[in-house]
Order: sequence, then C-alpha cells, then structure tokens
Amino acid sequence: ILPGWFSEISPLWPGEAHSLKVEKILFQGKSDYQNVVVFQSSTYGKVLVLDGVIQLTERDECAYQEMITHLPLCSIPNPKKVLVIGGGDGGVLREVSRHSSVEQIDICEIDKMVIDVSKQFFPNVAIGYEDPRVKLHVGDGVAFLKNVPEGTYDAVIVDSSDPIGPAQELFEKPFFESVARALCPGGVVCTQAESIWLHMHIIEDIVSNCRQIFKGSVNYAWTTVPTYPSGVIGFMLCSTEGPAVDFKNPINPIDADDSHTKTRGPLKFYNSEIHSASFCLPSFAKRVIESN
Ligand code: PUT
Repeated sequence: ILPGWFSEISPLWPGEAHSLKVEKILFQGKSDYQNVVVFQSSTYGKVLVLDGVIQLTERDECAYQEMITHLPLCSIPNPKKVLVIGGGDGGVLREVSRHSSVEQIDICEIDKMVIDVSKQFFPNVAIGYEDPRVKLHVGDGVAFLKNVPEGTYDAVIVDSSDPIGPAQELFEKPFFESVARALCPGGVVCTQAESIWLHMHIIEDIVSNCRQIFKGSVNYAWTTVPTYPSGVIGFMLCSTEGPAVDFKNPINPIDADDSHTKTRGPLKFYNSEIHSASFCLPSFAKRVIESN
C-alpha cells in the first residue's frame, strides 16, 4: 500500500484495490456498527468510507444517487409515499425531494454517525434532510419494515452498503418479502445490487429471490460510478402485482427543471435516455440474469 494513498481492499473484490490519493484525513470514528472515515482526496473531492469501503465521493455521487432514485420514481405515474432504507448520507433524500408528487419520505438508517458526519462534511448531499416531507427513523431497516402496515409505500429505495457487516440482511430473502408486503399494488422497489463484473453470484441470488417474491416485473439495471469497485454498480428494480410497471420506458420524466433545482442544482447524470439504456446488459450478465 502506497503511503498517502487510500486503497480499497475487501474480500468482496479479491486481488484488486482501487486507490485514491489522500490530501487530508478529515474524520475518523468508530460507531456502534462500523468504522467511519472522511478524507479529502486530490481528484474526487471529499470521500466517505465505511469499514474501509468507499460509500461516496463528491465528484461521482450524482451518478449513484440520481440513478437509484429516479429509475424507480420515474417509472410510476404519481409516487406519493416513499421509504428509503439506509442512505444515511441523505443523497437519495435529495433526489426523492425533486419529485413534487411525493408527500411523505420516510428514511430508516441504522447508523447515526453516518448521518451526523454527512451533515458536517457533505452538506450538498445531506441537504436532502432539509425537506419537510422527510421523517428520519434511526434504527434497523429490517425491524422497521416488519412494523410497516401492508401496502403503505409506492416506492422503497434500498441504499445499502455491501453485504458484509450491518447491511448483510438487506440482501436476504426475508427482507425482500417484507419490502413486497410494505408496497402497494404496482409499487416499486429499487435496491443496490452490486457489480456485474465482480458479484454475479450475489446478483443471481437476488434475482432468483425477487422472481419468487415480486409478481409484477423484475429487472436489473446498472450505471457507472468510477470510485465503486470495478467502476460500475447495479440496481434490482421490481414491482408488485397490480398496475403493470414498464421500468425500461419511464412515464414520469424529470428532465425538465424540477422544483428543487435552485437549492439542489440541476440533475447531473440522470436523463430519460440513460434510464432506458441502463437496462441493456452485456451478454454474459444477460444470460445469467434472464435464466434465473
Ligand atoms: N451505497 C452503495 C455503496 C457501495 C459500496 N461498494
């Protein structure tokens, strides 16, 4: 490991480690759940790291936050009630709040330190918390969902870290069953679903669980995020039985200036073309995902 560089080493991507040059360590702490680090990098702005794994950088967070949010919300006509599981940095909230049809935004994040650190070091991300429609619940997303009345949400967005540590249960079948229960008929879920280059075994399991649970449609989309392992990350998008959802053809566009452009800035990454394109898969991934 080079001195003055951060290298992202994990058993989830053995034999490789993306590195960023560190200008200054800004925060180091240990929460009840994980190690939390913020550093200033020389080329990607400030970086949030949990248990040694990059969660966001100022430069490329837009690609992840915009896609995980607008892929589901632009696919249904009139989202009103949205639940975010994880997403403690507030970036998904920032994006959900661009949708004027939304009346209620609940977020359940397990780690208060992630929220506090994001508010201190990433104000342009944590700005999502400033929307009055947001209600924060600090706690375990799995437990939270068990208490949600059936059919409550139009959309659930699961912005988790990787399936080692506090987020592990968010990749398991019982969790997806609770999500399906919490959704209204024709409701949608979008969940962080790792990299087609590194994690086809994890993706296969998610797809096969989701096909058993979600009786509407089940799709995999992906996008580029240069500082995530292998430079890409995917999303599992599913809908419950009810009004049909055609994820590949967005019906609720948000390309025009949204109501929050003044405070949040315009969209940097998402548009309707990239929405549809994100469902096109390389042949090796298509074979596995479609056969499950
Ligand atoms: N929230 C997404 C984090 C992914 C880290 N590999």
